[in-house]
Amino acid sequence: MPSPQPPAPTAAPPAVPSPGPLTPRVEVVATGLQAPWALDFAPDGRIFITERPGRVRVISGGSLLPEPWATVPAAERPGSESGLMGIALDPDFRTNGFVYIYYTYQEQGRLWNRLVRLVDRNGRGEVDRVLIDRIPGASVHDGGRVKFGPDGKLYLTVGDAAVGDSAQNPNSLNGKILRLNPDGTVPPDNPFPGSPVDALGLRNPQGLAWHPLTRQLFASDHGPSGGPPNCCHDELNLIEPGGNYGWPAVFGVGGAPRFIDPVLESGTETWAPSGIDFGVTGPVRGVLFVAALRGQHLRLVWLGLPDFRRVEAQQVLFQHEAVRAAPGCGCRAGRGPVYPDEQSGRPGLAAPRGRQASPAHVRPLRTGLPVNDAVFGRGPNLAG
Ligand SMILES: [Ca+2]
Repeated sequence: MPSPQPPAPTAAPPAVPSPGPLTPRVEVVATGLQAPWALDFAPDGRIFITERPGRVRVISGGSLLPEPWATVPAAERPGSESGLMGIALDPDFRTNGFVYIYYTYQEQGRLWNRLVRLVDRNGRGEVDRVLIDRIPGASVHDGGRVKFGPDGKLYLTVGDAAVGDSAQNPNSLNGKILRLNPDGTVPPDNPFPGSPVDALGLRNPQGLAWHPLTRQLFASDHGPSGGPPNCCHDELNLIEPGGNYGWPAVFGVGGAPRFIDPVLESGTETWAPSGIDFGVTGPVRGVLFVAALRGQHLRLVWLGLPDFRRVEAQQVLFQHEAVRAAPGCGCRAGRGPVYPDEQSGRPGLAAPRGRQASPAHVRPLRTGLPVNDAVFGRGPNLAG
């Protein structure tokens, strides 16, 4: 008598989709923005966007509201990188209305950066309090990404403001990733007691993202822009609390034991990686999106098992397509579509030669899957 067939083993669903080319569909959700830099999503459906000249704009009900939600005295000039940059909504925005922004301002001829908390009152932003002030700034290397981590802490990237040695100075906030309580105080479990510094040795970090499975923090960093051999080596780093990422002593994969090497670097290419984020569901779960400014593309990075520290595959989208290049991108796949921006307002650098920077468009890449995720059409080699 034949024994009954054992039930077919049910394979555990894969933690993340296998690498495979993705084909995006692109849709414009707003036009008429000027140098948009970062964005975040309110639970009521509004999208908050910074414009580097100093305006916080809101898309509501599918339309860009004509009046800014808030205006700040940002120091932004043609050819500079400074101005209004990062924005993050409080995880409890629904109840407290807090919005955090970071911008460069000028005072007595010098440039500084500050992190400010605004509050949403009757559809307008008012200053609640300044959380950090007088971080030395410059026309380049101001960092600028602001995001909440899965631990409920507020993270901020600060560039070296063109003074490389400050990145190794533990008493300077430049060249660092900072970790704060939402009221600006220093969490007691920070790696350096009493200090907001979470990681050091960074040049101009502008991207922060947490892996949806491991919750580990990844950060992009711009490599040096000098002539060979000191050019390029843009980095994607896995951030350990208290980690030292080498700048200015080491850039790219340097192999020095006292520094942490990147998990990915650009070698002699220039990507100029700014905003990064992870997809969280569907075919983009665990895929890291990297907005490349000078590289003018959106880079997709698949990180592999067992610990998602190893780069398995990469894909480049929109290479040199000026309309879809990603300068200034507040790349945000985790809670909404990815939004590559069109043009950064930096003619001669991010914009193609001879093309005048113009008001930018914001374009999500949609996939039709859950509303709150980046949605992509499936390429022919994508399993499942
Ligand atoms: Ca490094």
